[in-house]
Amino acid sequence: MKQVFKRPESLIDVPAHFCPGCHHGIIHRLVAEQIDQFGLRDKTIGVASVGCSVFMYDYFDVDVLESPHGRAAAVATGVKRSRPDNFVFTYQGDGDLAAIGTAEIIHCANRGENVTVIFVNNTVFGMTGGQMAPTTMPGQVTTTTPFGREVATAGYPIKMTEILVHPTIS
Ligand SMILES: Cc1ncc(C[n+]2csc(CCOP(=O)(O)OP(=O)(O)O)c2C)c(N)n1
Repeated sequence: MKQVFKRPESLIDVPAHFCPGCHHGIIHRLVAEQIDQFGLRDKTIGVASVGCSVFMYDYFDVDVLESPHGRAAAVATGVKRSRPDNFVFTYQGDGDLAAIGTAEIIHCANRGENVTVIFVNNTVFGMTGGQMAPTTMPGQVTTTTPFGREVATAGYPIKMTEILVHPTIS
């Protein structure tokens, strides 16, 4: 029989433990397919973060370091500079990248580091119970904004990717 669907080689053959409806499994698959397609599995080093995103180390069949609380972009910088021939990527949620790790990601982008960042923006802090994140949309109900995010008191969502495209005036 012709096989039309299979697990990417860069993913470990384990059942997913994420909550029903979670997006991480889909994103793992998309990233793993690219690692396979470019033949990068043997030279890939992942840098995990904090939150549900961290569990990428249980799923990707590549070397992974753990760098919690927003420091992944800084650690990835060191890994890539010391091992320039490796493909180095971080995998970070919005609580990790856009809150605790704001400084690290902006300086990493500003230096133009040759690393890849997978930014998984689900607009809430997932693992800790669905609290408001910097990227929560105006009016969005979260466990800490039961009446919706109020722009007057919480500001607008931070446009992380847009900021990272042009972190400085040039
Ligand atoms: C009181 C408290 N502050 C900070 C943390 C650290 N922390 C662990 S998971 C998490 C949320 C991460 O959210 P996000 O990056 O959006 O990842 P997701 O879980 O949505 O994938 C934080 C802040 C914690 N566990 N408890």
